[in-house]
Amino acid sequence: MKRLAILGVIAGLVAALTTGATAAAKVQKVSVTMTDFKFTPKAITLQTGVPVELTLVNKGGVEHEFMVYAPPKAAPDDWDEYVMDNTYFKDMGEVEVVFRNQGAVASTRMFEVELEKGKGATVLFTPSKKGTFEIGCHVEGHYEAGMKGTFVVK
Ligand SMILES: [Cu+2]
Repeated sequence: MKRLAILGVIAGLVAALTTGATAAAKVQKVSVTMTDFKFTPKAITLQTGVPVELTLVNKGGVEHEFMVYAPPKAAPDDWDEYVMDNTYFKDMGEVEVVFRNQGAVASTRMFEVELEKGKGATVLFTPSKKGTFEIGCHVEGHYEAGMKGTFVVK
């Protein structure tokens, strides 16, 4: 009886490890660091249909924003309004933002992640649209200072 129980536990452990390994292989993990005033790396490339764990860390001295949107033909008068209408996350279903030590928010209307200095968050979503998009921080003056990047989905 005792031996059977141990075998059962071992079988359970193997099953759990196998499941974990399979799940890990199917997630795209990307990290982006925000500083004053740039994103590193400047370009990220993702695949459609595979869940993404995008970790953002603000290592700068001020607040920064992470936005992804269709590149505008000319700088809009109101960036927030433009990004709300043209965010990559539009019509993508639920996007979850897990703030480091501050809980999580899930929304179907996510268009930006704001992080105070020293804060971090992980954005969970599954890309459904292909194309080349722009990453930008639109805290006043940051984008103009070079805080932008490229978000490519294949
Ligand atoms: Cu910024």
